[in-house]
Amino acid sequence: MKIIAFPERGQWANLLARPVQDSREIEEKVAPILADVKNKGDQAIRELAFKFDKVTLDSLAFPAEAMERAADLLDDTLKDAIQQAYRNIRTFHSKQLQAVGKIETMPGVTCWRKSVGIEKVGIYIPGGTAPLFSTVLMLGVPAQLAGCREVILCTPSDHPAILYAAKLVGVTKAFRIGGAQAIAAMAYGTETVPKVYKIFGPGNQYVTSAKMLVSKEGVAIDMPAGPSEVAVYADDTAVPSFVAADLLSQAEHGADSQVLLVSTSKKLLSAVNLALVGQMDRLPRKDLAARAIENSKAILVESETDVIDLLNEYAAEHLILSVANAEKISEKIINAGSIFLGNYTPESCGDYASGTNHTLPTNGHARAYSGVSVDSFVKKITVQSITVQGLRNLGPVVEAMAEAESLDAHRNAVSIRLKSLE
Ligand code: HSO
Ligand code: ZN
Repeated sequence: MKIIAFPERGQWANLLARPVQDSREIEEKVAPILADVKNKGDQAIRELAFKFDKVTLDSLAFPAEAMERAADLLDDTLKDAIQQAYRNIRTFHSKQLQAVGKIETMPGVTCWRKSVGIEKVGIYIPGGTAPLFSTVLMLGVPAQLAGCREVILCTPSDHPAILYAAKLVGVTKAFRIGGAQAIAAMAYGTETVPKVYKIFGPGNQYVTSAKMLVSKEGVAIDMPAGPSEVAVYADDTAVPSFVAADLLSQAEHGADSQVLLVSTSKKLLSAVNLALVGQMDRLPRKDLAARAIENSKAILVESETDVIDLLNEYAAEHLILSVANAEKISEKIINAGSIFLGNYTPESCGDYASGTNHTLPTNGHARAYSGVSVDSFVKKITVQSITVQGLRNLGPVVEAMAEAESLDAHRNAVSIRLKSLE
């Protein structure tokens, strides 16, 4: 990794900028795919699967036997691991369900908020070189806890672990559809794929572009997704080989993964660099990792204050604090998707099984967005109830305000009732 020593604050923005992608060209390719599925439904999906992936789809839905057989195709160690991850994610996310609290704002005026699961949601899981069944858990568990009635899964992969995880989280229907056409199918609905109200999940640029386009037509999406990223702050108490392993775990996701290492110790940066070379060579995905590492940066700064300011400016999806006083430092972090403390908390644990969600804001969106949680799968509906005495107390307030806004009908809705009580 290139070591950049003591950059001026004025250079930080440039140094930390994510590569900008021109999305127009992709959009021009994706828009006709969306239109095709909107107009021709299942037939378009079959034609597109053949055109792009040379796949002939007899049935778009995974047959019930495939779902049943998935468990037999996995070894017990993996099944046990998936079950343990499922339990941890469920335990962590279940605390996000809040009891309804009725609040009397003034005597006789009671307001509350109830959570309702979004009725129909869609989960997209990409195919490609890594079958992300962990993402099925990360999206399916909060959907299950939120009480979503219909949970649709679209994936071009028939990896048994994806289907096994889908069954565990109670996916209601799973379809073997990939790419932008899968997003279109869930956004518009087809003869066999139900239309959903919100779409979740990672994907390549085509999938992301499709999600952005359908979101303009009123279908909600989880968040704008970019390449995955990690920032590590390490001091001399960090173990260089651990830090190198963490950086590589992110880098192996893809050539466009973002990896950033920050320290006030030159010695540490050099030691990590050394460990990195040795470990990378042994990775099956070393080509991808090497390309990501090539574009990444190790930044040497003067003080802890500089590190914290820099990390807050970058707003990493994942932030690992491999420093002596990690928890204390974490209190000063205001922009990050998820934080990992100390030498023994690798990001991988959060990626798979500690309990937190791994669908997190990338591309600096951590400045304003949170990761996926049960909240992402519910809507909050407010309810209120006012007694006769409550209206006597509140009515004059509303009358005065409505009159000042020149909205007489509003005022009258109160006045007519108060008069009836005279
Ligand atoms: N680091 C990825 C999630 C993931 N890692 C899935 C392994 N499998 C984005 O947070
Ligand atoms: Zn990961």
